[in-house]
Amino acid sequence: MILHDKISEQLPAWRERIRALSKEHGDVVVDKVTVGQIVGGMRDIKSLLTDVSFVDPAEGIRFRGMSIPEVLKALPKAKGGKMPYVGGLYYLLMIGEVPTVEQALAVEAEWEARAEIPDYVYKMLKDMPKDTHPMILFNLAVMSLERISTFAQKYQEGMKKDVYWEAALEDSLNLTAKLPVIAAFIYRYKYFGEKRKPSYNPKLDYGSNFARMMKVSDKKGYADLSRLYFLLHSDHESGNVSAHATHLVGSSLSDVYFAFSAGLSGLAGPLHGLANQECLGWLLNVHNRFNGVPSRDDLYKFAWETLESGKVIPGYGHAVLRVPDPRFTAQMDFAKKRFPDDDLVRLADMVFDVVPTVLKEQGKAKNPAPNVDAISGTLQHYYGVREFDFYTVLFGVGRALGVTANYVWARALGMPIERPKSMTTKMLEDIVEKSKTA
Ligand code: HAX
Repeated sequence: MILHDKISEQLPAWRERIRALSKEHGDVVVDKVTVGQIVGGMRDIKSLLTDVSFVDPAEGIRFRGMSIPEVLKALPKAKGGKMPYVGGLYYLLMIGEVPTVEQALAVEAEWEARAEIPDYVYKMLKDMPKDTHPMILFNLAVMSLERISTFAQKYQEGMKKDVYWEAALEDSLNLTAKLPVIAAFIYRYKYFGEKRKPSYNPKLDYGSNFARMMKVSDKKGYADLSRLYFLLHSDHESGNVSAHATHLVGSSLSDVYFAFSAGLSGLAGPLHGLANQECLGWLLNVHNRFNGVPSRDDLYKFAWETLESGKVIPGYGHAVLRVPDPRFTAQMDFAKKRFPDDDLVRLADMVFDVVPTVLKEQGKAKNPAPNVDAISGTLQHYYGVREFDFYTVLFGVGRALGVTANYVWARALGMPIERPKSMTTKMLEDIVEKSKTA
């Protein structure tokens, strides 16, 4: 299998680099830690290792060293579309090289062969109470698939450490193949009462299949949006909640189903993946209040009302980024090329003009610019996917691509169980006192 063979080729050199860093240079100091960082969510402490992606505060995400515009340009485009094959992105994340069309299609073929979902998963989803949040349904489906984990089974059989990654890759391909099918089923079942299993068409790629299974009206446009959406949401280095939760749980040698389930639980938080549903809600509130796109002045006042009521403006701000998120820009470009006159796109564009000024005037947010969530719901809304609480599920399908690539490499490089050290409040106070007399 193509990903297996390529990782095998690269592995000896990577293992040697990690060995040298750890054994020969293990004492070299990388960063210092302040009291503020310990109290403040470990912000900016350089303490995680990944080569899959890197977020530059002044530039945004780079996947394997490539910016989003570079990735969109370089990856092979899906047949009949303008966006890259998702299989090509997975190849890039896993292998660190731009694939040929054949290599991208080889990953797509792996997914197609693994997309079947056991019947009990559908039954379990249908047995859940109707008001269950779609993220719970999605997460339950992931957990329920754990019984097919190759990693768990081989671990029980005494698998050797140097081949953990092979089982991790097998599980990751199975999981990522099944996620769009599960997501589409949840969408059609929860909102339209459809009980039939979605079917994966072997002639179509991941993006087209998803659009088809979702049954949106403009399937061609939605297939391209899905490819873009999954690409943009795949990875954002290792420190964000969903990526870090997956990595942390995986470090205990839980298999990828357990690990990704933890990541999904983190993604469900309103300060992380749930922000996209809140963001579209905020835009629609503006739209309803003013019966359409408001004047700049009205929007300015509305944004201040939100802040004064003690709420955040969803879709704005970021823990690391200090510029407009290039994932926002890529989606805005997509919308402006295809449906520039859509009311919500015009509104999102005006918000981009007005909200940074308001946040700067308030003076709290370190980054007053938009993040990925400021526009993603608007695009879904255009294609008729208007069930807000489903949006985080879409994010989850994309995020699986990045976190599983990280999971496979973490096992391949023998990353140990994570165990940072904690301190008590008194200990920190003592350190502060001591620093005054030093
Ligand atoms: N609106 C109002 N206030 C904001 C703000 C916003 N959009 N963004 C930051 N602030 C405030 C913070 O609440 C914080 O206030 P307090 O000091 O009173 O606690 C202050 O500005 C400093 O925050 P920060 O250091 O700039 O930002 P953080 O690293 O603490 O938080 C967040 C980053 C993304 C969580 C934050 O900007 C936020 O809440 N944004 C709105 C929600 C959102 O868009 N989340 C999605 C983020 C992208 C993502 O992960 N998607 O999955």
